[in-house]
Amino acid sequence: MSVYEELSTLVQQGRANNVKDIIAAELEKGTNPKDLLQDGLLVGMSIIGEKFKNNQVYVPEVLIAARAMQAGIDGLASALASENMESKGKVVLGTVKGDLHDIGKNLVRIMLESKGLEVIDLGVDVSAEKFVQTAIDENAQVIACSALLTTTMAVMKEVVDEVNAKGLKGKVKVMVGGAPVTEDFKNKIGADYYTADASSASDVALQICQ
Ligand code: B1M
Repeated sequence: MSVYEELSTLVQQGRANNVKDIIAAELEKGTNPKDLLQDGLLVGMSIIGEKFKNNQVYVPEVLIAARAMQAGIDGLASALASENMESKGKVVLGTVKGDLHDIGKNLVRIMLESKGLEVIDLGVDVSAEKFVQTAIDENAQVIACSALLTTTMAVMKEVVDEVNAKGLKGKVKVMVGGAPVTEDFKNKIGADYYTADASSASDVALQICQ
């Protein structure tokens, strides 16, 4: 079994401590952190997601798998982040109101920070008003919204509306992402950018801030 298969299996089994130990050992050996993420942790989480959809596992199993995944991401964070500490811009990030999924959002944060961007992470269940007020207070160039539920995607439109209502259209860019979000949806709600993954999100945010 390769180390990637092993990580995938351990995520599915929710064995956070083992995930943490393997990540530390692999980083020590010089294994590429992005490969550990893409080919190990994310594969395991995606298998759990499929099983969840097919009622083969339930919320408790998904939660412990999510904790193991998060332990892996925490272990990878400093390896994924660059050493460049000078802030290249400011991003307000969060998972939208009604939505508690934060693993993808946390990945986005790591990638944004790895590009030298300052991130104000509002966590989960964030209202449109909170996103926009924080962007005003912090003088941020970007609001980055994550949603994992088809029922919470609509809050992204509220964020766009709030940005417009405060006269910030064009000044603060709204980026959207998360599994159910698409380019088409972004166009429908009038957001500025959609990206499919955390890495592309950080590329786009950096372009906006430069
Ligand atoms: Co939830 N859940 N969940 N869940 N859960 C999904 C999303 C679901 C697709 C599962 C399924 O049915 N197959 C389904 C949504 C269906 C839908 O709306 N169409 C679902 C459901 C229904 C629910 C509940 C309603 C279940 C229930 O209670 N009956 C409930 C809702 C709670 C709530 O939010 N109010 C719920 C709860 C949970 C847990 C708490 C158990 C747990 C979350 C733990 C946590 O986040 N701390 C959980 C999990 C783990 C999942 C799955 C299995 C995995 C999500 C994940 O973390 N993926 C998920 C199934 C799946 O996605 N396969 C599922 C890994 C993560 C790295 O990917 O977040 O997609 P993701 O991020 C990606 C990209 O999307 C992108 O970058 C990342 C990759 O680089 N990205 C962005 C994300 N945000 C971005 C922002 C950007 C750009 C890119 O720009 C700003």
